[in-house]
Amino acid sequence: MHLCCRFLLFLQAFSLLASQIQGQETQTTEEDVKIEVTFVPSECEPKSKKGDLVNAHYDGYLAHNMSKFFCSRSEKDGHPKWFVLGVGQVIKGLDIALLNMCRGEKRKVVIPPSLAYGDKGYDKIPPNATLIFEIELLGIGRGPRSVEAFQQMDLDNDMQLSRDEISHYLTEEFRKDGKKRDPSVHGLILKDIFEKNDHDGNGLISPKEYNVYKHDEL
Ligand SMILES: [Ca+2]
Ligand SMILES: [Ca+2]
Repeated sequence: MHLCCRFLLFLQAFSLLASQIQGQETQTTEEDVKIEVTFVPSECEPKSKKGDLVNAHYDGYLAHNMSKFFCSRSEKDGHPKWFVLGVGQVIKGLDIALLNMCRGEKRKVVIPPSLAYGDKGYDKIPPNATLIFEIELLGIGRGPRSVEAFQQMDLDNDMQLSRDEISHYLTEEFRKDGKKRDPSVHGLILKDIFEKNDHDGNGLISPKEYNVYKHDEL
């Protein structure tokens, strides 16, 4: 993936996700996503899980007339979509539909309106529309809130992220993406990260404050 996208995802994860994740886990729904696995590669490990950064192609259809409303292969120069799984970057139904999937696996899924665009609809999608997606998972990576990302930043392995450690990480990411930036940006981002994540104000970000996904043992 392009480095700037990865970096943006990282920042987005730092600033946005905590409340969304908690909100989602308390919600229940009576309707389910119907999943039909249409292709499984002979090697089907590892499987995708919440918090992974996934790369997928998917085509979306309106169930009532099978008209196509979205095609990742023809939009945005045909680049597959990157997103963090299970945290609300896509509709809830897709967050569910792409779980436990391996690279190369294909699925056809039926998503009820309650897990898609509900009674309001969106753009080409009318109110109360059931959606069908054909999905191909192309890649699974460690998400920005993974244990690995935390450990990568935690240079002295004390299970806390200090200002220096995050600053170092930002410097590395900036260097990798190679864009010219005003030097003040670095400080502003760092300030923002601590304001939004250092809830007890001790100048360190703990695994809990960082909100490492619950499935990962730390
Ligand atoms: Ca540390
Ligand atoms: Ca703290």
